[in-house]
Amino acid sequence: MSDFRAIARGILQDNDRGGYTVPTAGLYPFQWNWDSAFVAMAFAEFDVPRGCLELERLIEGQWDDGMIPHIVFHQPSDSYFPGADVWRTSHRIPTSGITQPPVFGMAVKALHDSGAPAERIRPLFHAALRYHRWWYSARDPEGTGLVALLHPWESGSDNSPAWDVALARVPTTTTTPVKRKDTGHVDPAMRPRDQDYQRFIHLVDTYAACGWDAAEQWDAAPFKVACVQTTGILLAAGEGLQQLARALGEEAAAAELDAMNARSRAGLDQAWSDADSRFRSLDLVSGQRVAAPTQACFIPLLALDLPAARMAAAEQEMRRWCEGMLVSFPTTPRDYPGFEPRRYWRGSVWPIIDWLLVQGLLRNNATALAEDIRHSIVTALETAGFCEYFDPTTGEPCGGGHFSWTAAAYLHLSQ
Ligand code: 9WN
Repeated sequence: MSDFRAIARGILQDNDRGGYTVPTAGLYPFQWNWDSAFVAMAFAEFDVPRGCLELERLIEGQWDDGMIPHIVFHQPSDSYFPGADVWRTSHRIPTSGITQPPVFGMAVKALHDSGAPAERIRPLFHAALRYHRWWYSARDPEGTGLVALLHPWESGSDNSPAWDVALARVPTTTTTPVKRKDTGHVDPAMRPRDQDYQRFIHLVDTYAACGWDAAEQWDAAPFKVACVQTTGILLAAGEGLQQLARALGEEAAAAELDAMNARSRAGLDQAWSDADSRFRSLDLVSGQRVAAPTQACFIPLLALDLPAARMAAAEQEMRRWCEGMLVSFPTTPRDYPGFEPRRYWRGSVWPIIDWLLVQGLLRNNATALAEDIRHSIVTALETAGFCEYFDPTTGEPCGGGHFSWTAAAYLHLSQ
């Protein structure tokens, strides 16, 4: 094993808190939904039982309606804001009240493919099925084919330029005092702005006042964006779950997943823009397509076989974003006015996003670009370490260090 792979495994070990992995000590001291799914996919490649356990610990937080929360607060810690007291949810174990990109189903399928036994996979499969049902019923009640986010944190790309227009409509007033902890852990210039946090917490207050009831939140939400990244991930996970259903002899579930997947495929097909050579999310409050160019616009490649003309256009556009960058893939192109290469999700490079993009490009036979991105991020990690994300213009390591999903991405992409 190379030294770097040993370091990556060591990070996963250090961040283990008893069967689940915190993203990084201090900054993120709890279990996060999509972080754990990526970690479980890495474990699928060398420690299948531990990978199963990661997901089993996550679904201790699954709600009765199927939602898997974005944070499970297994143990108290006061190094993070907003903590369990701010969320005011009523699950058996304290959790947040919103979700995150549904990589979960992809991880269950990966563990199955790596030989996890049916007695561990079946309960995880059913948790994933209930989660997908929740997404379609709670977050696409009108059947458009794209699932919607009610909070930017649900995208996992918190302060992405994709949310600028929709988030600007959200008031900055809060009933909960905003006492940030993140800026005590990392340089504030790398974090979302105070105004973003005011709005993030305004949304938490709004949904807590709905008693976290999904239908009430849908009606009350001042932020509601039908997202191509989330839908692309949901469909990729749904395809894997559908195959898994067949392997497990769950024929009714397979048919149900087939129907859900078809709905997402149709929604994504309509979200393609010939003029922009990318997919575009839909702001459900204004009825406008999201104009800001971000990595989200290419994540659907994960789950679709694009027609040749669309794929050629997407590949050309992705290559354009990479031009002149030291590290790929920037989550916003440099010529966009909202580009800030060090400020969290406003243009920086995230190893797990590269993981998804590489997978999508390979699916669509864009092997050369996939290899360029893979090589670029592996080199950056070997040069600068296992940080949270990178400045694409300089290769500077940014955000938290000793980061779990970065280690997971390295283990996957460096093989
Ligand atoms: C809010 C843990 C999480 C990731 C997200 C990333 C960041 C949290 C925060 O950290 O979000 O969920 O407090 O900034 O944006 O993608 O899951 O690593």
